[in-house]
Amino acid sequence: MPDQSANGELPQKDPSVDASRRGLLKAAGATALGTVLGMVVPFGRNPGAGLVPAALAQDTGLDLMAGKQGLVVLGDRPLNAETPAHLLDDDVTPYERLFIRMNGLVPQTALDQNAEGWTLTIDGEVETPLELTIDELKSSFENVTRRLVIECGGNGRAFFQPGTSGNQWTVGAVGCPEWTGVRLADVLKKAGVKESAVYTGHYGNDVHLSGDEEKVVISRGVPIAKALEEDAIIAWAMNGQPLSALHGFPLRLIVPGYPASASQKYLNRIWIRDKEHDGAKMTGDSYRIPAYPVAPGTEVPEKDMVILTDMPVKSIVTFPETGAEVKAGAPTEVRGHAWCGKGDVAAVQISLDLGQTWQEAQLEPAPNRFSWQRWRASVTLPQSGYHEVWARAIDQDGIGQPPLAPVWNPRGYANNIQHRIALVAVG
Ligand SMILES: Nc1nc2c(c(=O)[nH]1)N[C@H]1C(S)=C(S)[C@@H](COP(=O)(O)O)O[C@H]1N2
Ligand SMILES: [Mo]
Repeated sequence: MPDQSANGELPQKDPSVDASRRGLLKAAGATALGTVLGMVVPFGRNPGAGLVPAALAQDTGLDLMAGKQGLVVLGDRPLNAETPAHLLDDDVTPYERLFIRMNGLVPQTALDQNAEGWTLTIDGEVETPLELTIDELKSSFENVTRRLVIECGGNGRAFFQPGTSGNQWTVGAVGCPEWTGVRLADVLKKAGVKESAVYTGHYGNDVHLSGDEEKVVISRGVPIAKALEEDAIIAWAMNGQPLSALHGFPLRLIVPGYPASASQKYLNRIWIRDKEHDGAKMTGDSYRIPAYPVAPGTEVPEKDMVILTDMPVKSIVTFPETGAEVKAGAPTEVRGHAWCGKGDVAAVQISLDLGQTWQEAQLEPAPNRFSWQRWRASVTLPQSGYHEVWARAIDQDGIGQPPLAPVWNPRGYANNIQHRIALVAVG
């Protein structure tokens, strides 16, 4: 059975998941499913769509996975779930189809959808520190609505060999909802960024897994120049609705192009720093890659690790679903999305012969910078039997996606290996 696992599959091994839960998740994995249904699931590393019991994470009494059927739960404390590629077909990713990445526990304010008294503080290297209510934020700055991709830095980690620790995301830790908010740059300009400003530091009110309220779950930041570009927004709505409990109610950052860890949920403070931010998960190996290419499995000295910034160019095939039957000798539409951390994608190509030759796909322009772009191609499978469709996107600098995992790194970030699906042509 062909499977992208050849490029580095690991069993799920989240130490915070207890043995019985692990057994449960595993039972919904590829092997068990294949055995139960007596079928082959091409490329089906995480095909448990809809079969994983809804996660009753963190004993809230709420089913946090309600409405998220079809997502594959990778762990329930913290809650992490990815979206199978064929469920990412929408141009604008609906709530139901957006992956979930929690580093800690959903805060009570978000569970209650209670933003009473919520303020956003901008302090540090600014002329005038601000403390804005949500109403002030909404009324003091131009409101903008943008389709912006968020992609976890670890998306594709499952395809590194040797495997690296962390959630074994395959292709579905990405989405492109429509966000409404204000430009981060406008807010920073109002505060007056000082010459001494170097980096941002983002804070939210989610709760550390230990329950210790003093501990910060995650606090990432970006270079001040990135924060002052016009694309990053402080959002209060997704797809026209107030942010949900899982996706950052009542405010979150969206810093497109960077790993989504920079897109702080439950945002209540932006601290402007006079040096590179050193918050939780900014230091050590977190979201860092070696400064030079290393052999797979290498232990890299901390001083040689640099912060991951622009995400690499990438594409997915969202239709048909892998394993689908199509008619031999007749044209079939194949389609998906492409995106790039540097901005627009230059081209998408597909191959029907395992990467020997490539045909150009039709690529639609982005509705706005850092949206993903729709691509389509018409393919005709010449004879009945098993076929593969491979897709690769190419960025503005002519750099494309590799057919095998890109340069290995100790924490398994930024894997933009080409996405492949299987098609079975009949009659
Ligand atoms: N407060 C807070 N913000 C956070 C995180 C988190 O755990 N807490 N996770 C980050 C990471 S690693 C990712 S990939 C995205 C996931 O966003 P989503 O869950 O809305 O899809 O949120 C980012 N923002
Ligand atoms: Mo992430």
